[in-house]
Amino acid sequence: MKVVYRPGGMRQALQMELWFTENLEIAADMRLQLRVERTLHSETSEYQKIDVLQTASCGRMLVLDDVIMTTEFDEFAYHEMIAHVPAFAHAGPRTALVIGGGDGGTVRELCKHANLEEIHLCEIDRRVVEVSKEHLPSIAASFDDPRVKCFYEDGAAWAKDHPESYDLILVDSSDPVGPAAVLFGEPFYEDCYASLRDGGILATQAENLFMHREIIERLLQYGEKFFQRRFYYNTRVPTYPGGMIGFTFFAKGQNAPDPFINLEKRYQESELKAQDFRFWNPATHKAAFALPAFASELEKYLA
Ligand code: SPD
Repeated sequence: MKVVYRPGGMRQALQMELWFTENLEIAADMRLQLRVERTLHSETSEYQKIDVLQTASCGRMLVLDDVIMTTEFDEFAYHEMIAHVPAFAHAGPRTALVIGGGDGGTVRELCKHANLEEIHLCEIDRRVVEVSKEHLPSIAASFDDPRVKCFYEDGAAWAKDHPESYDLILVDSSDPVGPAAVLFGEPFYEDCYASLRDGGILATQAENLFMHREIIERLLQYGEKFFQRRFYYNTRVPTYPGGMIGFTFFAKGQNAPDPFINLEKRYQESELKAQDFRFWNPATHKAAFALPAFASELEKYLA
């Protein structure tokens, strides 16, 4: 974490403010800064630096290798969209795998789906789960659900070793540097395809349309190579670069689902109600797939 000290405004001339500056390699010359009140936890695990900071305006924040993973303020906009969009798009998912996602937010959202019988989390760094349980209890809220099993292993190897096993695979990864780099490679997408059952859906954290066009295009090319249906969708997260982040949505098989079919019907027939969500609803679900005009060239990869 780079800590920047700078004087407050006129009326706080004697008070020093503590700012966290994100150090995101793929954000070029832009840096997000948040005012921090104190450090709640800091360690270097076998894989990465893990910090939990109390911010002034975004609640608690999980930071891995100086990159913001999630904050209590806006985490729902990310976790609800990575989880519910594929979960409602599938006709009846019974098994789900989350790769990464050690803070537990994606697992928490999946647990709201009564039809899911098994939810596996494969997180390489056990300490992310342990630290999140201790310091981010509202996010790491569902690890005690009996359907959830945690495996502290390499997610890429896990997908390779579990063919035809899952209806949903959600890749809730950090960025393509450090431990998550392998999750942005072609072999991983091929292995995820093999690890899905027919009709299964892979949704992966896929960065920002303004800033990471090359990364996104590469992921969509992998999608085109292996998957029968392909979409890209976005959500809004103020504490990610540019305030937005996208996901690939790839589905397997000749009858692979599209994300819109029977959406309202599935929602009405589920046990879920409007009060179970803060961001997802059928309207945000559908709107998330609208590509801005400047990105319309990506449509050539979608089907
Ligand atoms: N630039 C950071 C992107 C991080 C996406 N994953 C965050 C994990 C939240 N569960």
